Amino acid sequence: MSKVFEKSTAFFDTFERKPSLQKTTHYCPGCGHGTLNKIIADQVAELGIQDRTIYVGPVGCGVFIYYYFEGACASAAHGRASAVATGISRANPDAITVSYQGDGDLAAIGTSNAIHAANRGENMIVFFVNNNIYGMTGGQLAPTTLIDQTSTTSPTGRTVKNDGFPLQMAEMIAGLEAPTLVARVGVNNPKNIRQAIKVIKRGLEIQRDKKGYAFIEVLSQCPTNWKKNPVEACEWIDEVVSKQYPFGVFKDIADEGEAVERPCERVEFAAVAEQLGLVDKVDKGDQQIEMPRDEMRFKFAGFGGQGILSLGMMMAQMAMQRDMEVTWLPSYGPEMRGGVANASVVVSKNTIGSPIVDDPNVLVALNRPSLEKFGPLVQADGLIIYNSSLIDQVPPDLKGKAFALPATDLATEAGSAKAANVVVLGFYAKISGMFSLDDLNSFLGETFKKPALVDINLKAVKAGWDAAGETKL
Ligand SMILES: Cc1ncc(C[n+]2csc(CCOP(=O)(O)OP(=O)(O)O)c2C)c(N)n1
Ligand code: SF4
Repeated sequence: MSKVFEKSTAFFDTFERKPSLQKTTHYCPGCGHGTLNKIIADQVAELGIQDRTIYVGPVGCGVFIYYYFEGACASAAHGRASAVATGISRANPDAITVSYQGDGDLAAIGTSNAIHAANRGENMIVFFVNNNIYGMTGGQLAPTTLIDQTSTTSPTGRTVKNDGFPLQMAEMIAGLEAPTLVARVGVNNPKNIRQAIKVIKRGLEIQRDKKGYAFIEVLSQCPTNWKKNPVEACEWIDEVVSKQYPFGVFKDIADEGEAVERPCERVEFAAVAEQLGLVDKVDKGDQQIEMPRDEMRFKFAGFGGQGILSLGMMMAQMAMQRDMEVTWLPSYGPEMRGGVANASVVVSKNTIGSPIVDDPNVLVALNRPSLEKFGPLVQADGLIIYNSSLIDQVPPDLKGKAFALPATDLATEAGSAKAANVVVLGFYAKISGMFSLDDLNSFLGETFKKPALVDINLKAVKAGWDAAGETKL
């Protein structure tokens, strides 16, 4: 039997990044986003451009496209996808840059970003998902909401007097000189889907040939917030929505123009810092500490509640007190629900280029999910300290040098399991030579105000220090 329908090869086979729904998407039944995702993936696969396609996702119901598309993906702040895509497109002239945005995202908060990217004729394709509403946040009025259409913020219906006219983005962008392709399509019935496939393929071909900016507005049904069932929602697009927003190709001048080349000169950070006069501004002071290397990039990770963010903060503060440059970047998200919390800390003798640590020199993993998640990022010359009180199995593919430290057990002996973070601080200070035991004691004495806590933490740090024995990096 021949297969007539299958998942696109431009999608992940299993949505590993989506913890709960490994096979299905998060979209509501009947939502136009799902159909559009499928068309884009199919066309990317068919054109053979998957390995150089970079998707920029919005804030809105399309936010999780990075769960589904097997390619490079970036997430932009609300409304900023066209601006982020501009940077990506300029820095990667051979990439196919896709900006995927909703109508709240593109036509409200991000209007200026979108219009200027279009006006510059950036090499990118923009999918503008117009479902007349803010979908993700529960159905508030968007600039594209129809006259008389109700929403949670226009319960008696949109009026021109109060909210202005529905914004015709495709027509506005078609009025600019630079864009190459501007069209509006639908994904609500087979006929419209066939046309959408044609136009989307054309838009992607334009990207492949570097022929400039393509804008494809997609009328997309949101059954959930329209309070219709999927069939009614699809019919409503034809009967009502498309009267305000007619389908069509408003502009296609790709065959007339030359390919747009925007070579991007790569500049090293040191050169930029020098140009900006930043290098000399770093006051190196006279008490800088010696470190295994001039810039140390730490990742501290564990369960929320294990004091992992505080451990990062302690490291950053102690280093700052010694005239080092530091950054501390916590990740607060999932730990609220018991996931992996982490803090990225950079300690440097010089100006720090970025607080993001995706290549840690040192990983502290207080629980097993942290070791599994971040362990593989540590290279062969890096160091991993893991909490052997809670981790009994070490992933086999670790490249970095791993130290087993029973941090929770040692902290419990010192008076509280919560001081496991301080045990690690003592251990690392000793093996790296970054801080003396006196430094640690005076810092902890200042940090913890209650005498009982000071006592526990001094014991914990000493336990970590002693556990290091004569080990040196
Ligand atoms: C700066 C900022 N402002 C507001 C929000 C809240 N917010 C999240 S999604 C969203 C609306 C998304 O609507 P739309 O772009 O139409 O996409 P849809 O969900 O309908 O696909 C808003 C206002 C936010 N996350 N960030
Ligand atoms: S709320 Fe609307 S736009 Fe969002 S996933 Fe559901 S149907 Fe789609």
